Amino acid sequence: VPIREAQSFCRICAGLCGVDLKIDEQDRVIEVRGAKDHPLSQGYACIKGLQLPEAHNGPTRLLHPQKRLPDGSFVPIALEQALDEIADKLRVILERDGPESIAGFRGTQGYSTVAANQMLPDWLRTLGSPSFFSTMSIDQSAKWVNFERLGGWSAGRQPFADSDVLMMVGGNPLVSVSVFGFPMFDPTKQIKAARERGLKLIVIDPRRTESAHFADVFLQPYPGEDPTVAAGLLRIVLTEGWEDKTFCARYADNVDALRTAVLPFTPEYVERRAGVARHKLREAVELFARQSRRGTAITSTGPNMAAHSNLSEHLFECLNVVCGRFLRAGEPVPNPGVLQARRPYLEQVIAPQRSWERGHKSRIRGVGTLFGEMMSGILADEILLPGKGQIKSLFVDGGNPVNGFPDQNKTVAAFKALELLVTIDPYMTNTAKLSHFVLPPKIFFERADLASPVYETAVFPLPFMIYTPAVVKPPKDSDLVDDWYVFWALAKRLGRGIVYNGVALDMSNAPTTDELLAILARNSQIPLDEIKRHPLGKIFDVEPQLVEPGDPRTDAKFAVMPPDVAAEIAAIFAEPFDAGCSISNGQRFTHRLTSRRMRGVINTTYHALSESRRRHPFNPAYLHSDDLAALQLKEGDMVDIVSDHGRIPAMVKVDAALRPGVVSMTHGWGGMPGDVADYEKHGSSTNLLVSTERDCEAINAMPRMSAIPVNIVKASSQSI
Ligand SMILES: Nc1nc2c(c(=O)[nH]1)N[C@H]1C(S)=C(S)[C@@H](COP(=O)(O)OP(=O)(O)OC[C@H]3O[C@@H](n4cnc5c(=O)[nH]c(N)nc54)[C@H](O)[C@@H]3O)O[C@H]1N2
Ligand SMILES: Nc1nc2c(c(=O)[nH]1)N[C@H]1C(S)=C(S)[C@@H](COP(=O)(O)OP(=O)(O)OC[C@H]3O[C@@H](n4cnc5c(=O)[nH]c(N)nc54)[C@H](O)[C@@H]3O)O[C@H]1N2
Ligand code: SF4
Ligand SMILES: [Mo]
Repeated sequence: VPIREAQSFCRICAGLCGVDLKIDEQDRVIEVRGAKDHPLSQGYACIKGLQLPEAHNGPTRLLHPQKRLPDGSFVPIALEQALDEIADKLRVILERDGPESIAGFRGTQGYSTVAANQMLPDWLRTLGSPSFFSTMSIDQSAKWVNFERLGGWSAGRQPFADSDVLMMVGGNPLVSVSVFGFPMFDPTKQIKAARERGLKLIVIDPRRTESAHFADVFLQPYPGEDPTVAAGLLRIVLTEGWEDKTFCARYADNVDALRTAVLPFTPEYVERRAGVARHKLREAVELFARQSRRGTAITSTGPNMAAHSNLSEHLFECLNVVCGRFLRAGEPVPNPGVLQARRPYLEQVIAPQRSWERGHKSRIRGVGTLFGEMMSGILADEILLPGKGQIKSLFVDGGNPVNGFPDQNKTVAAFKALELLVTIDPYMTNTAKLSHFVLPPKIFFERADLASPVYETAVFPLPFMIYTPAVVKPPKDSDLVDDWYVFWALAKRLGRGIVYNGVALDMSNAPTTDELLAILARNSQIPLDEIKRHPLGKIFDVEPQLVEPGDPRTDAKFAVMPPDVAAEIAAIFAEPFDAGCSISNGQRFTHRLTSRRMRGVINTTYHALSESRRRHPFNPAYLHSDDLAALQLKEGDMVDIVSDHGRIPAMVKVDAALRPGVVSMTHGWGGMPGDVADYEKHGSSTNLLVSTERDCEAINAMPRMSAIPVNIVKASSQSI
């Protein structure tokens, strides 16, 4: 029986939906509803958010820290005792192997635990360790590479809100609610409203997605061919003279070299290679560059995970550059920020820095860092390769790399080799099972939080901000931790101070989460106390801001054709290709495997919640019915999916939205490799198909995690 109500927000994905809660006499959240009064989400919440009562109170939640015994079983241990034992081990490792042997990994749920999001890297800094990893480098770090190689734009791109056109490449916000450049709240309502006011939508995706149903032009290329499609689009713009010549002359370096580089990518070539009809390619680019004045090309995980992800990102952003789709002096800044300090937005290029060429270099292939992070594609190798700098201890916060990382077998082997693996997670995940200590944290409604100060302007199209207090107490008799406390408490035990977001913390008395949030908000444009007065957040009246003219002393330009990009374009053009057959590591493959999101789960998480389980008991392999017929398969048959790296079982299902030649399958599933396979209970891990050695991007070690060449082999004995 509910005895009180409260409001807060869901932090599972970038949607950050406002929620109304009902709480019972034991202080448990028993009902979650989308909050109608939330200024952005306006009552929307998805099936994941609605199941948060079960996530909080369900039987799979860990309520006490766990210590693994030599026989692999776990026993509960008191939190402070666990921290003492962890600190004792850390002291030995630090002394013997140096700071770089201690690493941290931030998973998706570490981003939305805002106080901890800052604490983990600050803790590694006080130890002197460069070994900080996050999901970004197995997600969309092509965007980081781009910023550092092509350059950025101080004032940002033209916003969705007043665009005439949007070209969306390999993202499906109607399911993921998380595509940069698309409003990340109630996506169906957003797209309908935008089309009503005249926005034209171009979608480029091998699957006619839920989002593509709203497209005015839909291109359905063969997966992994985005560089060819993008080059083909650029070629038409640059040979027809549809570029913004004034913008190009002032802000882009060497557009002629770009034009020359894309010349071979004729519409005929694009049609043969990527399977996009030449008239469709032209229709898309006419709509984007000729009939529309405002609006951008945006990319998401599809092209950012396929081979040549950095080149795809570069070329699609070049489309924005040559069409000048950036905010100019005098235009309003859509979101000047609420928590972030005010900064000028300029009509100016932020010059490319190629920062990965300087700074810490990995022992693995000399891979550098981006934005202070090492690349997750080489984490397992950094653990396995002996010698100075070898990682011996890993702290995982809000992630489940055993299921999220490429090359699952290697990840498991590496984690088993660690001297100390500590995972902060509310559930006994596969990563937790390999950990020496599992520290269960307080979860959403038990902890105070803000929307991320780091991502606020990327996620909110307006100066919106929200704070939530802890609205319920942790379960009775539990021994849970605030994620950030783990790092503060270990620093204290090791006799180190922590400089938190630039502020030295008192190391004798632990701060409160609210004190940490106040540090993060110390330069905010609206006082934190005022933000706290609005339980569902508010679009604040921050002082409006206009884009200012650029600094006349700089002549920074977008580097549209640096030598490494030119070389990669030439190499792609030189590749042999044959529709219906991919060669990988010398073997021939008939299909390409892409990833997709499922509404009821996020990555490896929430598979056990009742409604999610009912909807998605496992992860099927979706194929077009023509492919099933050609393979003499029927829906429900079991197959093996075979890549040049591994083999996984899957049940086939029909998806008429796919183009033939594509297998579409969600990542994040599967039991522990080597355990008895029980596909219908756990699904299987597409990451067994991915190599972290071949087909990786040079700069950011991003593996080929989409458009993976595969064969589909009938599993003769297992048909259901
Ligand atoms: N093949 C393939 N692999 C992929 C992808 C793909 O498309 N294809 N996608 C990639 C992408 S985009 C990403 S972002 C990564 C994701 O990789 P991960 O971040 O490693 O995976 P998640 O399942 O998001 O991990 C979230 C973890 O946080 C835990 N958790 C839930 N609530 C809390 C909390 O309040 N506090 C804490 N501390 N933990 C909590 C969950 O139980 C779960 O274990 O996977 C990548 N892997
Ligand atoms: N329900 C739910 N929501 C989520 C998540 C989840 O697991 N479940 N995960 C969250 C995370 S961590 C992230 S990063 C975001 C991701 O958000 P999105 O990027 O929107 O992820 P998807 O919905 O998988 O959409 C990717 C699209 O790319 C297409 N694609 C695959 N390969 C290629 C290719 O080679 N080229 C092109 N052009 N397209 C291709 C796929 O068909 C698919 O439609 O979603 C977040 N939101
Ligand atoms: S879309 Fe769903 S998972 Fe994402 S914040 Fe909203 S309710 Fe939570
Ligand atoms: Mo992600």
